[in-house]
Amino acid sequence: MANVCVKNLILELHEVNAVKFGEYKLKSGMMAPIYIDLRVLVSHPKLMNQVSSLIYQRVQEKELQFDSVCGVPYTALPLATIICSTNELPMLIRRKEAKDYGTKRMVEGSFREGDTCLIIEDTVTTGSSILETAQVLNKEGLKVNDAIVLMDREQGGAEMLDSQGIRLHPIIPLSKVLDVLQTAERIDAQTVRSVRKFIQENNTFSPKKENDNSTPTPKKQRVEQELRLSYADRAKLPNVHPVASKLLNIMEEKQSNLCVSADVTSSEELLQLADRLGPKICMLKTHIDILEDFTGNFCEKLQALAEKHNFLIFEDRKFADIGNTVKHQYEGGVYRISSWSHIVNAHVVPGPGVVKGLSAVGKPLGRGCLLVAEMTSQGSLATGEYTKASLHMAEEHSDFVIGFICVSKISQRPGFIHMTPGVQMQAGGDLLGQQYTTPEEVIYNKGSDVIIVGRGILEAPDRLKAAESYRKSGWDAYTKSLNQCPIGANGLHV
Ligand code: 5BU
Repeated sequence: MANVCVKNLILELHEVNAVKFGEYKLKSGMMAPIYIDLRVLVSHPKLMNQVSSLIYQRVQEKELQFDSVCGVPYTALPLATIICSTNELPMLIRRKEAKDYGTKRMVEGSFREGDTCLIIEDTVTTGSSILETAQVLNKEGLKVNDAIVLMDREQGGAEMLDSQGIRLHPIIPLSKVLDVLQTAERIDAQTVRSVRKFIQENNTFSPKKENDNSTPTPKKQRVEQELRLSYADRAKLPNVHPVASKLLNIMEEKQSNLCVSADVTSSEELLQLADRLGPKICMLKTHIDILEDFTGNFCEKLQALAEKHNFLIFEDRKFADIGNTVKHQYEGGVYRISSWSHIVNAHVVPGPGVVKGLSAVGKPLGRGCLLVAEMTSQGSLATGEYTKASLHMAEEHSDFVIGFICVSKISQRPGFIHMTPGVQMQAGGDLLGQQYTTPEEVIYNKGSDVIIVGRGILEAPDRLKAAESYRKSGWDAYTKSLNQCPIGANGLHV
């Protein structure tokens, strides 16, 4: 195929309305000033050939190695077909129908376990469609190292995929589209400004400079347009920590993202609480050192209840000392926390030594750790650079760290779990600086995964009823965020 001029292609894509400017209502209700829909390509064979040719040029330039090619259904499917047919490359088809595993294969075509597959996509925003396809291919034993995309909305998809070990090779960044169309006087400066602003404000990562290896800055704003994979899908990701995976599966199975903070001072009361609320929760959080009557066999009883009701135990110990000390605090003393608590947490203030010390004890036992990236108390110093440092530390120790205690989602890595305390049905606070947010705000708007509720349930006249209402509220917020169609997923739905 002949070499394709990117500039002319952009102008032609604009002509056939594959790229449109105006006011477009997203499913979320948000208005967007740009709409990209490459589904129209199938009606323009010359353009189909040009795009396919451009994609193959990039494959050659990058000298990509692969055994077969798979287009993300549906828009990229005909593109992959043309590329594979023209260049005589083996192709695979990923089935889109879900939950048909028993009767139908999810990937059609011939391949061997361990083969490498190149993914082709038309547009990328969050990267979720590519990741989803990669997951299906992974499940069949195929490896995915690279993905090529025609249009990149530059909203964080490349970084997200990178965190999952997939290199994204974009051909036309959105900024190039804007430049070409503005130079050709197809759009004015005001339009360019408003699209740039929209893209910037709806970016899941801060733009990364070249040679900048620092952790991308997370945005603290509504995350409905970001990647929202289901808990079940996240549990299946290849590099998810087993404890995170277990928790995600429990959440899906019990339809609960509720963690009860069992802040009571009597062992008997705590055990009763665990038994009664067990069916409603994915996790029970303890402060073991506030029990007035702690004895060794309390932990055995609690573990039995965790088994019975299928929840995890999280001791909210907030370790914050040098590695050597936290090792003893975690393993020994009266409480022997590592022997019964699936999850603990740590402040990052001592530096990475705290995680290394805890990991030396917890990793061999298959435990997981959350880092306190933010706190819910008024005037908390865990903000800005501190929060970023915790993100970095988690990434460096993802063989033990499973996520964060935070106010809102801070990492795009789908394997990390975000857990948020300070939750009540009504926003507000207590007299000692605690600040409360609602389940809907925490899960839907702030993008967190788990709500941690203490007094909202403990002080209710009927704790079981209250737990059910928090469970329902947290779960409804989660399902609502899943049903939100992210812009750009499968080619920008509006
Ligand atoms: P509450 O009764 O829902 O306010 O209890 C919240 C629990 O979460 C309580 O055990 C706190 O120690 C814990 N917590 C918190 O509230 N805020 C934080 O930033 C962290 C933990 Br870290």
